[in-house]
Amino acid sequence: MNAQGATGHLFLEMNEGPKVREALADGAVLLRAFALDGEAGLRTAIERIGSRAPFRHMTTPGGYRMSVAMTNCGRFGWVTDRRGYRYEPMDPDSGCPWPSMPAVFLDLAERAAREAGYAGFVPDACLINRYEPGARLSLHQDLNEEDFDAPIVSVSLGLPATFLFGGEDRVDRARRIRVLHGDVAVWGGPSRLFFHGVAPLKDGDHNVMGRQRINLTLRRAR
Ligand code: MD3
Ligand code: FE
Repeated sequence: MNAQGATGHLFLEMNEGPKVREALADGAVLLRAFALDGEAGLRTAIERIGSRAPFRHMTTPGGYRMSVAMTNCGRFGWVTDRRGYRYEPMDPDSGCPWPSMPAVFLDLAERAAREAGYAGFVPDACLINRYEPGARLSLHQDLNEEDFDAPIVSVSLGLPATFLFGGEDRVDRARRIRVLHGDVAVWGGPSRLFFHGVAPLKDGDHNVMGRQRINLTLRRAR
């Protein structure tokens, strides 16, 4: 959490308090520290999900192992393997349905979406990404959902990360946005199909999450 730099200066990256909003783009809002109240409940829920549907490094259709470890909860889970990217009602590793969506996830997603102007958001899928130092997500669009009118709500926990946030074309210059423990981003409207990714995670030790970052993306898959 606090890092002692090479110069000996103390630098801190901490959230100041609840509910500071920043417009990221048309339709996209960053709610700083929005998930800080209740983050212990989120962590308990993530532990339960990880015990039933363990985090795993999936394979891309091109045959690469993803550096981000993933699991899911809700009626559908996002998966990738040699056959492609898609949502599945069952965990392919266990053959069982994904763990149910915790009420604390549903409630947080609905409140954040409402705050960003998307009232009535009811996610049916939550992809949970776990980043260890060095893990990254290259620039992509989220295209596997049926209804692009529904926003995506993203919740950051643990080590700080840098979102890469481009435009509607892959070549559009990406902005870098630092996200911290408890920050929530809502992507909808014109920004819903924008290219985005996550820069390689810098090493560190977060006071409650340790040497990792966890990102929840709450989605309407069907
Ligand atoms: C911008 N996850 O799982 S969430 C993903 O931090 C994913 O793990 C990242 O991208 C993470 O697909 C980034 C931020 C995000 C999510 C959806 C978006 C940014 C977006 C949809 C449109 C535009
Ligand atoms: Fe994405």
